[in-house]
Amino acid sequence: MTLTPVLSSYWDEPRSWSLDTYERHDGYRGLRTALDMTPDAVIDTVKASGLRGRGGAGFPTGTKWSFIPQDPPDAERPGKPHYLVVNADESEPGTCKDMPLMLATPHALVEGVVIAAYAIRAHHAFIYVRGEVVPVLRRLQHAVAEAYAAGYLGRNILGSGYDLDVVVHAGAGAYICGEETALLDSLEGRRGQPRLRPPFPAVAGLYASPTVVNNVESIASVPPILAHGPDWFRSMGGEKSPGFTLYSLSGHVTRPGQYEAPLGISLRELLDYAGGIRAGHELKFWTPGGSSTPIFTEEHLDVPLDYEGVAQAGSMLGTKALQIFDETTCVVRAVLRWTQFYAHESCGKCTPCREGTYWLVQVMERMEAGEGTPADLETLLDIADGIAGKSFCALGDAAASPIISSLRYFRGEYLAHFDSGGCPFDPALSALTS
Ligand code: L3W
Ligand code: SF4
Repeated sequence: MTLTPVLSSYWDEPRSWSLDTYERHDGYRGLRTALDMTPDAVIDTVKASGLRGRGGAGFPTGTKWSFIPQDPPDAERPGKPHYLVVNADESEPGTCKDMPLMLATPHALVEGVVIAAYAIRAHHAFIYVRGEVVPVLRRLQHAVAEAYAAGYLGRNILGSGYDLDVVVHAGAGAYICGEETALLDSLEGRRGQPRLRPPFPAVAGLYASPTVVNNVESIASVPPILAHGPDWFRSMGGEKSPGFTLYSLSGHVTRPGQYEAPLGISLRELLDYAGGIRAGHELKFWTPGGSSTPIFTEEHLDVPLDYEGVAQAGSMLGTKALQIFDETTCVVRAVLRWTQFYAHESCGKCTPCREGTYWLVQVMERMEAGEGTPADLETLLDIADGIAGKSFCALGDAAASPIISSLRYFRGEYLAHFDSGGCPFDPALSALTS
């Protein structure tokens, strides 16, 4: 498969982020097309394209939009306006696609926001972005100001009679606020913790009103679909997972970065573009979609990286964050580091995750230090089993996933920590035992 740069086609151009550059590259053409259509027709177009959510779950975007009540919000449903919320709180370990997109071409997101808000009959949209990423925040604020000045936002957009206001909101850096209902709580000014679903946000979201929450890449993919049509989008990728997407390669690869390709490309093919594993080394394990997705090994190099292919092979496509580790990496240390992350980010609302992630870290730290016993492996699996599927939100499943999957493929390496009296990859220990 060849690369298909659409979203990333001119990220390297000077001032790629400015309105001038965006318009020179056909920017806001999709919006003009959309405003000539009815909101329902825009939803039908996105449905026909088969676009699936790029934030991790792959839920069909057009279908999600169609859950919003179709009657005008302020007439028959007074007090129940519709809202669009963009989840720009990218925090999943290894995931680094939305931030570069917003830095390089923030107008791609702004244009997508106007189209999506028009389709769901919303007059207010929010972009919830990680507060620590100040350059992204500033660039978005600048792009929104440019869009207001040019008539793409505000009153009577491009003479269509449609009004939209956009607020760029800075979060405070909690991973859990990337979970859509915790994000909504945070946006409302409360401590960000997941809400019980159902009701889903489409029914009762921001301020208990019908709300669409979409990932940055999902929304930025909408303008080219409107500009070129759903058949063009479907000409890439597969039947159930159509279109192009951003794969983020990080870790032990020669040229890490964003590779935009049709869904269904394999890691083997992507590695060809990325110059392979770093010179003199070989692949040991990798994540298909960030640390929340069960790890893969060399045997999965040809798995089609789409929602069905990865699921059939026992993992999840997730955010398409391909973290690559070569043979110099201790899998126990990598999993420990991820587990510490989940324990730190657990919001504390439910017992299995709050207590379980704490105990996973205790057992793994002991093991990595060479102070555990082989029985600890069963303890780890027992704790992980008490978290997975029994926690309030997906963070619990995510924390259990690297433990369970790494023990499936690398049990021997865990055992080697007991045999060596510590981490066999520790240079000090290797020197003593060699
Ligand atoms: C109305 C229904 N709406 C589902 C909506 C729902 C949501 C979307 C997907 O988690 C995953 C998670 C992470 N009526 C509906 C409905 N919806 N049924 O569809 O829902 P769901 O529950 O399948 O997934 P989710 O809660 O959105 C996302 C995984 O992605 N992940 C992501 C990590 C982090 C980032 C980041 O940092 N940016 O994305 C990585 O693998 O573990 O499993 O909108 O409302 N009947
Ligand atoms: Fe909070 Fe973890 Fe429970 Fe999710 S699973 S609600 S993050 S404690």
